[in-house]
Amino acid sequence: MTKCPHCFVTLGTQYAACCRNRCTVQHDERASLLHGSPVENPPIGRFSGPTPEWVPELPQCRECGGGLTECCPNCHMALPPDWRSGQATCIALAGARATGKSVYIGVLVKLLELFADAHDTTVEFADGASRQMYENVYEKPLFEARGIIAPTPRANLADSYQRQPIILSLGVLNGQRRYIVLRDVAGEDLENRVEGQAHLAFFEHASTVLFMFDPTRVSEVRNQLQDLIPAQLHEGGDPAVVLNNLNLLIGQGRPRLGVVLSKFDTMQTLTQVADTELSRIMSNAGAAFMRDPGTLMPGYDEGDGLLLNAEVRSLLQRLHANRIVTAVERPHTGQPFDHRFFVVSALGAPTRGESLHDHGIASFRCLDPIRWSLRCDGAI
Ligand SMILES: Nc1nc2c(ncn2[C@@H]2O[C@H](COP(=O)(O)OP(=O)(O)OP(=O)(O)O)[C@@H](O)[C@H]2O)c(=O)[nH]1
Ligand SMILES: [Zn+2]
Ligand SMILES: [Zn+2]
Repeated sequence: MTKCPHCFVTLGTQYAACCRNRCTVQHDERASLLHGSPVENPPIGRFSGPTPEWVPELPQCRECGGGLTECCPNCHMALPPDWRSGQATCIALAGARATGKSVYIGVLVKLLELFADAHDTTVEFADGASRQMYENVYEKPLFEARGIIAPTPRANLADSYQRQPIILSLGVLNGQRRYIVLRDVAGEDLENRVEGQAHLAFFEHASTVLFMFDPTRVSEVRNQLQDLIPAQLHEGGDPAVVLNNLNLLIGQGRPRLGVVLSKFDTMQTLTQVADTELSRIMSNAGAAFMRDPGTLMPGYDEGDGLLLNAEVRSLLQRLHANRIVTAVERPHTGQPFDHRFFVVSALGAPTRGESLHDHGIASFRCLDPIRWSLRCDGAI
């Protein structure tokens, strides 16, 4: 069974199709609710299939004679061709404003090409919309203009793009066609009230939620880094509020939860600070958080992952983020998450104003959370 790449709901034996040719469209209440902005669709036809993986041969449209397109029975968005025969790992980014979610996605798509190389496959956009959005929103600002990505607009604004997932095909891995789907979110939407926000319901159904935590929000870190890194333009809200909202959104869902200490280059810069407790912790050259197993390594190194997990957990506690650790390990629902702690640095260095560092992008451990996720789904 796989998931819808838009709403992340698991696709069962309920099927739906509609005509996307010349047929008349009308306001679609359910699609609009889940999408977060008005959606118009032609009438949706429903039927059931023998198994969730069955790929139906759709008849011609009775109205206009055009071909029908399979769509999701829950959110009514179109499914890419033969979607059900593959297996999708659906990853939702979460975190306060300016924790590095969008930059991480921008860099990740490039790294996935190297990852695919290491697994004797290639990575491709599964549809034109994913490619176009990646190019315009992420690739151009980061890799062409060599600048930062504008803050992600709130989902209820007309120009917000994150309602559209990035769907990537990874070819065949472990005998099965695999996809990775990435959904960005505006930190601002997660800092505000989330009750009744149906367009954020995909968190409940995700395969993995990656919760980004920005260490430069911790005043002790910020103070020690004052003379070492340029002042940063954007600032986010309280991570504990966001994690609480995330818990509300996840509800009874059981996604895996990756807690990611982002912008980790800033923590590594603490080694340059003279003799503070934090600089001593960060100067431990043998620590897993100081070395990267490398982009070209195939698979996921569970031993390294567990070591890193333990180190990051204690680092978070040292950064007075106990509330984060407890919320993940002992959530109020009483059902602990399948979780793991990670570090990533997408850029490898702080930005100066609106520009990237002169040395360009040197990412660190960005593929770890994705490898973990794919390993849990049996892909690698
Ligand atoms: N030092 C360092 N800074 C980073 C890194 N990644 C992002 N940043 C900084 O963090 C800022 C915010 O990053 P974004 O990716 O736009 O943040 P976001 O979480 O998507 O924010 P919203 O869209 O508001 O939710 C960037 O403009 C960079 O200045 C990194 O790897 N290292
Ligand atoms: Zn859907
Ligand atoms: Zn038609």
